[in-house]
Amino acid sequence: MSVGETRDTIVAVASPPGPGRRGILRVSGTGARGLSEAVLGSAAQAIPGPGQRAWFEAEFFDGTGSQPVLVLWMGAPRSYTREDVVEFHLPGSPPLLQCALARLVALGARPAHRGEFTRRAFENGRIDLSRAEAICELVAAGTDSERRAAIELLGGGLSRRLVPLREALDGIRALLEASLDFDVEDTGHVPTEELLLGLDAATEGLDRALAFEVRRQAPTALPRVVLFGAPNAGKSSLFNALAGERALVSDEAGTTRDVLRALWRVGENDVLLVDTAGFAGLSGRKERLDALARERAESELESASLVLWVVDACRDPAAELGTERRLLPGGVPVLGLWSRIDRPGAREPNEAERSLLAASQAGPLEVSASRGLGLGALTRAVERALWDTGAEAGVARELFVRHREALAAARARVAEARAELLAGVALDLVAETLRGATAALDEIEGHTSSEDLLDRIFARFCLGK
Ligand SMILES: Nc1nc2c(ncn2[C@@H]2O[C@H](COP(=O)(O)OP(=O)(O)OP(=O)(O)O)[C@@H](O)[C@H]2O)c(=O)[nH]1
Ligand SMILES: [Mg+2]
Repeated sequence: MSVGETRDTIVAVASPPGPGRRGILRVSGTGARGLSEAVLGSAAQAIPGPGQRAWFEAEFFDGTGSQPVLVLWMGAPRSYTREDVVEFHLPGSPPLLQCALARLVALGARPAHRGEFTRRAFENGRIDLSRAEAICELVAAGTDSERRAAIELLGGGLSRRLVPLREALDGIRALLEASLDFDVEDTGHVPTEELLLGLDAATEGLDRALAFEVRRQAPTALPRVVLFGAPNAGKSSLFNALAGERALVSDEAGTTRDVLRALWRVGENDVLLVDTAGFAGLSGRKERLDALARERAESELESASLVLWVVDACRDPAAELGTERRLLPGGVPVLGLWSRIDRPGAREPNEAERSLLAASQAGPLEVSASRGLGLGALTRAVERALWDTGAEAGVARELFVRHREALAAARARVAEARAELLAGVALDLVAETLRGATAALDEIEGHTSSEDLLDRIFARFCLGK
């Protein structure tokens, strides 16, 4: 669809779900002005002419009553979508927002699909596809390193690297096509040497782009599953049992001091399993070394994709689990493990423990590292927690895979062209092979992406983005 073509005016809640200080409704499309007039009354006169921006305070009439609203107006094309965009910043009560949203829909706006604002920004030429994806990543980014990676992509990190590559490929194709005009006998005029050098340089460029993607994504591409719990709960024993490692295990509390990492195969994927020191505060010991070990463990927890909270089944029922819970960073998914269940003296979790440990399942998973009990169920639960949690999970990984595949496809085409050239294949066929390399690069920026691919990419966005 081309810029300027009339289409639906879309609306969505653009603030995070749940109550907050402010709730934002975002509207984009040619109907934005008319809708604003309908809900703001005479205050809508403050909306400026085409191409201008403004903000003002007013009252939002939702058909039953009115609410104070801060209005942000961004006239086409000076907006995110390049269409007229208006944002209504309302008090952040979910029912009130729903009411205001329903009013705008009743007035003719259509509820936006996931990522539809960004899709319009892409379709109207405001951003390229890899930037649209970066926005998606940024929204989903849970850790600092993910945020940095997304910002780098947003700055056009990869796109910038693709420009000279595409130019180089075009240059070689031009040479190939020019050579077609010479007689076959006239081989002296076919600059094979030069073509080969060009192809080698293109391969190097593709390798560098690939390395850039790997560097950008490596910290985020592998999910990090972090073992956490009181000293002696059995964390290192689980680490050994799951990842086949040989970390030191002993019945002395505070055995593990440093952070240990190992690859752990979960279903079809690798994850990074991280063993941490039991928090000394939990056993009453407080030494300098404990503080250092704890600092390290805390920074691992901050960046965890999933925390395995290991609790000893032999623990004193009177001991407070709430203290441990409070040490866990908010927002990170947690799986509770009831550990060392084979030991004499192991008991069932009581109600309070069950509810604290059962953040997202029926109760804590019962495991024994020594006997290998419950480890299969644990692996499956981790797989579900990491990959079945809806659209946002694993986004960085998926995008990484898409870019890597496109770069690898381009590289394969270049290698093929090189082999054809050496084998004396007709130059127009070599040029055609090379065109395949350019097409693969175009995929990354969305020049040639199918509707299908676009649908899949934008479906991963949250509503309102
Ligand atoms: N019977 C039994 N013993 C276990 C099990 N898991 C661990 N243990 C024992 O419990 C003790 C503590 O285990 P670790 O794995 O070192 O515990 P940890 O949580 O890593 O402890 P810190 O590193 O001190 O925080 C060791 O003596 C283990 O042999 C289990 O499933 N069953
Ligand atoms: Mg340990």
